[in-house]
Parts: sequence; structure tokens; C-alpha cells
Amino acid sequence: MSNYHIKQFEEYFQVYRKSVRNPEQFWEEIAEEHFTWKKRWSNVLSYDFKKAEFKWFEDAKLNITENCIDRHLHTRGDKTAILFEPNNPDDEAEHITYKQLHERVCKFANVLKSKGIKKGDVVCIYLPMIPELAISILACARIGAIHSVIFAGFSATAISSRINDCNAKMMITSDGSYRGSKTIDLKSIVDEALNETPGIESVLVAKHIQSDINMKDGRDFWLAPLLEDTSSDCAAEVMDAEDPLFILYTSGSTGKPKGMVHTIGGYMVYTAYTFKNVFQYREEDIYWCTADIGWITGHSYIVYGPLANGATSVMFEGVPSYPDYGRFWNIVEKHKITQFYTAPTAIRALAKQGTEFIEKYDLSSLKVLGSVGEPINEEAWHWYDENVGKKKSPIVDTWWQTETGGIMITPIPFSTPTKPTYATLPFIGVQPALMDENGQELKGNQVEGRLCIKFPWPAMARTIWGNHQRYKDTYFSAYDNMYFTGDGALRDEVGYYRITGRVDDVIIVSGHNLGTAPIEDAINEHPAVSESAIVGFPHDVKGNALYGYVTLKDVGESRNHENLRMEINQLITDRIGPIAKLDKIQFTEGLPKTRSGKIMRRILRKIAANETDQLGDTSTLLNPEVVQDIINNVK
Ligand code: 6R9
Repeated sequence: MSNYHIKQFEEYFQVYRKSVRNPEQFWEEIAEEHFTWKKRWSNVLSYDFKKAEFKWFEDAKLNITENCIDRHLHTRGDKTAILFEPNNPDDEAEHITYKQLHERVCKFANVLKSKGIKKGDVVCIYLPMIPELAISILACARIGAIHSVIFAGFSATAISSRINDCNAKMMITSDGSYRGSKTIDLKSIVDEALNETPGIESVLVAKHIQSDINMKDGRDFWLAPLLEDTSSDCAAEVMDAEDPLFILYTSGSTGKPKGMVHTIGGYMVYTAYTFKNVFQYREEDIYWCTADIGWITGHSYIVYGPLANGATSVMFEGVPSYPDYGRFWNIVEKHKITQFYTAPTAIRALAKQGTEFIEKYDLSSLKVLGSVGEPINEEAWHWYDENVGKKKSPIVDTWWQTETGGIMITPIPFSTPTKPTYATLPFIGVQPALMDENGQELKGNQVEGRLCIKFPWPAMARTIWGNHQRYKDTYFSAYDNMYFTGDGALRDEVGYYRITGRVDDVIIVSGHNLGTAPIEDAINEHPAVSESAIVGFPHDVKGNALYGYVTLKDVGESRNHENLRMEINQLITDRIGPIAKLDKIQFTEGLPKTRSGKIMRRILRKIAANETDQLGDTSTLLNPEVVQDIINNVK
């Protein structure tokens, strides 16, 4: 029996049991039957939790681009691989077939070589969501260069520190990008960053917004003429399964960002296998993940996972609010999207607009809806289910991390019964554990603790670039023989998991551990509330007290704030108990968010503690302007 495509709940349990009983044999079968290898592995898995060393498919040889492109050419050469939907809805969408993708990747790879890039070199990529982004990633992989994508919204300082940390030799960027009605001058941000990066030898620049930019002689090159003059023949470099594929930076709770390193073989097998099952992908589907490729979600579930399955993957350049809040639904109708994968923050922003925009479009092509990035609150879940999925498209609430490489806890659509706010069950091969503060595993159901994973999985990050010690300390020192995720979770009476938020978001009030997510859920139930964030602040008697930042919906008439405060606290009392009541409630215009949509509680904590002189760097926020506004209106 092939275990590649799970279609029933019973089958999930069978395959899960098999994957846990004998992981090596299980993953070996999947790897063997569904991928192209140039040489077989000598060993499926070796690992040492103490040293934080993990190897999958050791000694195997392959090239991931042959798996994502070449092997589809015979059967799917004329099928669309990447469907590019530009920022401006009046511009035509671009359908890049597998054949065309092959040609463009090979040409790009030859350009990289002509600029001196070799196997093992690091190439930084700072591009908007245009086809060149996916193509340049694949071109690096074609020749064995390591890509390090920096989200094209980061500041010059953030870029230069990442470039220097990974010793990149080349930068790939564009003249600029479109974001709704605005344009952003990317090249000048790169120019500023490159003042501080002696290692960069060349810069390739894609022309996109036709702006007038500065090109430095001998360092900067327009891409188009280089591509034109280049052959489209480029043999795929023979790579080791454990060679690095990419570096992707993720922020830690303290200190500088961590360059997570993913390697080729295990990452390929796991992202492809999860994609197939979590989205119940079928040959004729049109799959759309709204993330930016600058995040892990885009790496794994716009580029590698979908292409390894020969899928059509949509890349959208724009924003959900341009030209109006109907854009997402317009795209779903236009391209007959079958799987739609987005983040709770986007769902809440769209829900705030009511259903008027949704009603204009035909969303009947949708089969599966996905959520990723943060816990999805109950209200957003129902809104998504009722208005987008019309209660017939299962929602997969997928929990995972940059470090895990692929989805770890998730329902399998049409198999696992879903439950709002629950990521439900571990994916095949994933062995979660909940731990208490004393390092004991909490067995059985109806327990809550720190979420760990107690057995290696193929897509786990292998190290932090240049700092293996930090990798060991951060993820493998909290508990013996386990990977520590940094998240808290509970397991309900049937064994379903609910992620309760970062463990560092736990607030202890009068000796009670309170997770921020359930309190925020309670607040968000209030019909006037759009979004909320809770932080702790020092309190004489309780140790910590709770401070709530609450954004209101556009409710037309302005509501009496004192009454709203009472109603919100009453809801919290009803849902959680008086212990979780908020001491302070501030109504805000918005909440500070990271570029990937996560609320930056660190900043809110500082404001609540009246330590606004210690806010740290706010330049990487999506909306730095709300910070000052919040400070000015402190409760
Ligand atoms: C894929 C991605 C990882 C952190 C993770 C957790 C939060 C992600 C979630 C979720 C609850 C979900 N998170 N998905 N929390 N439910 N479905 O987002 O990676 O950017 O590294 O963030 O995001 O706290 O630890 P990354």
C-alpha cells in the first residue's frame, strides 16, 4: 500500500502508527517511491540529541530542482508551474509552465555561474513577490549555491547584518516593488545596506517598476541582458542530501536573528509529503498560499512543496486591500483557486470589512482552507469557515515553525474532524510531547505544558549558521533528548492539540499561569472588538497584572469606552475567570506587527511597563507608526 496520499481518518491512524513504530523504514519508503535520487542513501537516519546532530538520507545524491522541475517535463511540461498574479489587477497574470520554468531557472543558474558563484557560496535575495524570486531560489539550488532570502520589507540595517552573518557573495534584488498604490525603492535600501557589507562582490538587478536607480559600475548588473545572452543548458549539480539548501533568518526572543539552516534531502521529502496530504492536493488543483516567499511558509509551501508535486502554485505580488478589500476573493474567482492558505491576521483584517466584498465573488472552487502563523481565534475561525468556506471547506490550522521546515500539527482535510482553534493531531512521523516545568513529560489527555518533539523528522533545521552552540542551547538544552519549540500547548480529552502561544507569552498573575491566547479569544468575542493583545506589567500585589491593547471595529458611532471596558472584563470573567481580568485596557488604532503578521508583544510589554526608552529596533515592524500612537495614548 502506498502511504503517500492519506484519504481517510482510519488510514491516518494506521499510517501514523507505522511512521512512529519504524520511522526509518517509513521515510525510506516515501523517499524511494516518490523522488528522484542520483545515488541511494547508506543510512536513513542518524541522530544525537546531545550534540544536536541529525542526518537524513546520508550519502544520498540528488538535486532538488530535478525533483521540482525536470522530472515533470515529460508528463507536465505544458502545465502551469507558477501562476503569477501582479499587484495591479489590470495587468495580465503570467502562466509559467514547467518547460518555461526549466528554461528560466537554467538560464538564471548560468548567469550566477558567470558571476563566479559556485557550489557552497551564499547568495542573498531581496526581491518582491515576482517570478524572479522563485526562479532565483531554484537557480541557486540548481548549482548548489545556498540561498538566503531576506523579506523585501526589511530595513538596510537588517539586510546588512544578515548578509554579514552568512558571508554572502552576491545580492539579487530589483529596482523596486509595488505594494498596492505605492512603489518602494528597493535598490536604494540595498545600496545603503551594501555600504556595510564588504563580502558582496556583485548585485543582480531585476527591472520591475522601471524606476530610475543608481547602478554601481563593476558591481551592479541588470538581469535581463545577462539572461538574454545565456544558454538554457545547465546540468544540475550533484548534491549531497545533507548539503545546505538555504539559510532563513528567524528572530529569537533575545539577541540577533538566527540563521536557520535547512538541508536538501529531508526538507524535500517532508515538504512534498506534507503538501500532498495537508492540502489534499490533486493534479488539476490551483493552489494559492498568500504568504511571502521571504518567510518559511513561502519557501516550503509556495516553492518547494508544491513544485515537488508538480502543482500549479500561485504567487501574488499585491496586498489584500488593493484596489479594495475584495482582491483576495477576486483572485480566487479568477483563477478558480482550490486551496487557499493564509494567516489569521489577514483573516481578521478581512473580517473587519464585513461580508460585502466576499459576496461579489464566486468562491465555489475552494476545497481546502489553511491557516498558519499564529493561533487562530474562535471568531476568526468561524468567519473563515462560514463566509469563505461556506461551511464545506475544512480549515487546516497548521502549526509549525521556521525551524521545523514543514507542517507539524494539523488536521488532514476530509479525514480529521476539525475543531475551532485546535491544530488537532500530529502529522505523520511527528511525535509531540508536553512537558512540565520540572522536565517531566505530561502523559495522557487534558494536560497543558510546553510543546516538544521527541523524535527527529526529515525537515528539521540542522543548525544555526555559524553558531551550532546557539542551536544546541536554544532547542535541545531545555529537555533531554527532545526538541523544544518555545510554544505552549494543551491536549484535550480526545488528544487534540491547541497551541496556546509562545511560552514567553505566559503571564503569571497572583501565581496563576495565564496564556495570552485564551484571554485574547475571550476579548475578541466582543462584537465591537477587532483584535487584541495582552501583556503583563509589574504589579505590587499580584506580581504581574494584565494590560490589554484592544483595536475596535469600525462600528460607526463611537462607543462609550468605560462601558466597553466593563463588558470586556465581564466576558473574560465569564470565559476564564476573574483572575484573568485586565487591570488596564487601552483602545488603539492598531497593534505593532512583524512583517509576517505576528503581534510584537515585546514592544507592548515595554510600553505597559513604562520603559519606552527600551523599545529596541522597531524599524522591522510592518506598522512602526502605531507604536508612537500607542505611547501617546497610554492608559
Ligand atoms: C510557519 C511559521 C513560528 C511560530 C510558532 C508559533 C506560531 C505558527 C501556528 C502558530 C498557533 C498555528 N504559529 N503557526 N501558533 N497555531 N497554526 O509561522 O513559522 O514564522 O517561524 O513562526 O508561530 O508560536 O512557534 P515562524
